[in-house]
Order: sequence, then C-alpha cells, then structure tokens
Amino acid sequence: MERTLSIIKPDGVSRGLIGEVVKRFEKNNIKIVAMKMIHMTKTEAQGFYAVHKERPFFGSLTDFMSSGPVVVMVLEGENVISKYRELMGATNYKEAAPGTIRADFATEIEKNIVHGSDSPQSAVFEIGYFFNSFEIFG
Ligand code: 3AN
Repeated sequence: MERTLSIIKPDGVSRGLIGEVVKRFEKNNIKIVAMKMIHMTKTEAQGFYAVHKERPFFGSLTDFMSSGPVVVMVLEGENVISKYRELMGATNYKEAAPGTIRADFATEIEKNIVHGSDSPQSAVFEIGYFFNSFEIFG
C-alpha cells in the first residue's frame, strides 16, 4: 500500500476543475484519505519545491504556486504513485498522453493543473509538509 500527495494547482482551482480531478480519482478507484484547501505563501511554496531551487523556473514556479488557493490531497492504494502519474500525464502537457488530466486541461508547462509525488521518498516529505497523522483517514 502506497500514499502520494496530489495538488490541484491554482489554475485548476480557478478554472473550476476540482470536481473534474476528483471524479477521475474516484472513477479509477484511487482512494482520497485526506483533503484541504490552502493558499501557500511564497516561502511555503519555496520550501515545498526546495529540490528545484537551482532550476531556472524556480522563481516563476513558486510565484505561481503561491498565487491562489490549491487543493492538497493524500491518495492511497497499491502503486498509487505511478497510477496517479499516469492519470496526470507528462509534465509537459504537449507530451502528455491523450485522456490524461494534463493533456485535457493544461495550458503551459507551469500551468499544468496538478502535481503528484514522483517517488515514495518525495511522497513522505510532501505529505508531511501539509498533513499531520490526525488529518489522514487511511
Ligand atoms: P512533475 O510535476 O511532473 O513531477 P517536476 O517535479 O519535474 O514535474 O516539476 C515541478 C513543476 O515545475 C512542474 N509541475 C511544472 O509546473 C514546473 N516545471 C517543470 N519543468 C519546467 C520547465 N521546463 N519550465 C517551467 N516550469 C517547469
């Protein structure tokens, strides 16, 4: 059994895609065990994306991620990390497979609707960044 962190990014929330994303989880038997809406400060976004701090897009990414509310969720299930990454599609929406969330809705590499942990180690860090154990109903 695995857990992963999902974020519906500010573009997904402002475009009214919360229900669409949640529907895809439920249709694919991905269990949501925690969920909340938050608005990150720039500093909180920088902490979350600390692994990317040397990348050229770090400033713009953290500005965007702190530009409005996001929905953070913990998903649980067998192989849920890769299962969710398949549902999301490639980081660059132009390369994302048809029918994936990013292929269907993303408008830019940065405004790509959703985030998902990329490994068990990053999932542990990312879930712990937003949730304590009393907020997860696994
Ligand atoms: P993913 O979200 O698919 O795991 P990461 O972790 O490599 O992708 O990148 C984190 C976020 O940084 C992406 N979701 C995207 O918003 C942004 N990003 C990644 N690569 C670029 C890039 N070349 N230019 C601008 N933004 C990028």
